[in-house]
Amino acid sequence: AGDGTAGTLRLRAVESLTAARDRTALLTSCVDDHDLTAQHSPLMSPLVWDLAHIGNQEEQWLLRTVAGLAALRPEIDSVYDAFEHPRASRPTLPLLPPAEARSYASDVRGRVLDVIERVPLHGGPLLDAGFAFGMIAQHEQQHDETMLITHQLRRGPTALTAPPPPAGDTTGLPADVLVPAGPFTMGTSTEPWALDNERPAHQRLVPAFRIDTVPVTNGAYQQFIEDGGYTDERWWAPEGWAQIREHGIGAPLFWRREGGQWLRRRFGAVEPVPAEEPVLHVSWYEADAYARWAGRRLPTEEEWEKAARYDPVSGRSLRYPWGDDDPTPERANLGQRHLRPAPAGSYPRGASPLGVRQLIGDVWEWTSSDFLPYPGFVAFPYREYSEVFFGGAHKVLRGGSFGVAPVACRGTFRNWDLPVRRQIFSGFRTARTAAPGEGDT
Ligand code: AVJ
Ligand code: FE
Repeated sequence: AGDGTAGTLRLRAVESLTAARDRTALLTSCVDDHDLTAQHSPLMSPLVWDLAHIGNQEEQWLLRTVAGLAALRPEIDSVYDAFEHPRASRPTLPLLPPAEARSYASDVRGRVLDVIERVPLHGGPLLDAGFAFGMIAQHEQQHDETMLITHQLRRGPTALTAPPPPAGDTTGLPADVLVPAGPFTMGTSTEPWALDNERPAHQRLVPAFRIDTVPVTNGAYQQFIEDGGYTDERWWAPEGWAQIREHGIGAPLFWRREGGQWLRRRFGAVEPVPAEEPVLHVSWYEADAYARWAGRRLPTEEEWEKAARYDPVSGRSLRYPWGDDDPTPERANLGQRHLRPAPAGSYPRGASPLGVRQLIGDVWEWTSSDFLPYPGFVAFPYREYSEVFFGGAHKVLRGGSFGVAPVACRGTFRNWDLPVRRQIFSGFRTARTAAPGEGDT
């Protein structure tokens, strides 16, 4: 968490921005200029758009708004405005070519490093605790995850490598964990770099429920497929049934059946689907249908956060399942350190006080909840980060994937997407309401 002195905050800002840029460089230097400017899927931007958009957001917030400097290249703002141009149309824009995009982003960064040394880190919500720098480090890391998704969609040989994640073992683990009824504190008013939608902290009264100890695995999901899950309308929300009918969907994205076995494409390689790994690349509709088939349901967002943060001993909500300390490689699979989720039962040191595993890292977890503001929400510092997405079209995902950086991951962090989306690193776990008397306090 840091001691909050100006020197510590400046160092943390520099380190967070540097880590993000190192990752951006990795994701944009392992493919050639053709691959950087190509559109690998209409769902995604060309990688070179993300690269210059990262620099442009950094320029707008840190050089213009925080430091009061004039625009370096005002004519490009509109090209990199995500709201003006949907992803599918971005290849037709007058994009900076790769070399120019790189030098623009690094020019901005050079000036930002000077700004960090001279602006006060107090005096308003944008400056306090270096929030603006933390927000921009998170923004870059979020686009790095987006670019990792583009790499997954890209055809051709693997461009990225990483060691495998640690082994996992579910032997002796209970299938689910009881979370007792009672109030808990959801959201935060104290986490310095928490984004607007995570605020403010507020009490929620949550009835007792049971939640899976680990995310749903490929092996379990295959049973749903083999049981005819994709051809039985009973399990599906009407819009989900329409989607799988229209597009002929019968398995998670990137899976294919060959010679009686399920294979999946992963970053350019093909491998048998690993049974013990959390299922990945499923839509909210697929997660919802699986849960119904299993006689369960998706957890609500508040159930997920209580399972992840509630400490029954102190009654307090922790920053992370394991406590208040920042993530480490022993606690969670984050930051593209590995290019896949770890098998279920991994990361015992990342368990929550109640014993729930792998809540942080591995796979984003769909919840049943719509993306809505918390009571007392105030848009900050711009309405287009969260507020324009409230309203019920988007479902909340929690916990972060192997492709999420620690700086952009907390017990309070909220992600969202449309329920049809499956190119994201999404999985889920299931829950059920506890029976009467089964967990009242
Ligand atoms: C919070 C991941 C949904 O990528 O669309 C990036 C993050 N906002 N630039 C996204 C974001 C503006 C956002 N998500
Ligand atoms: Fe962005």
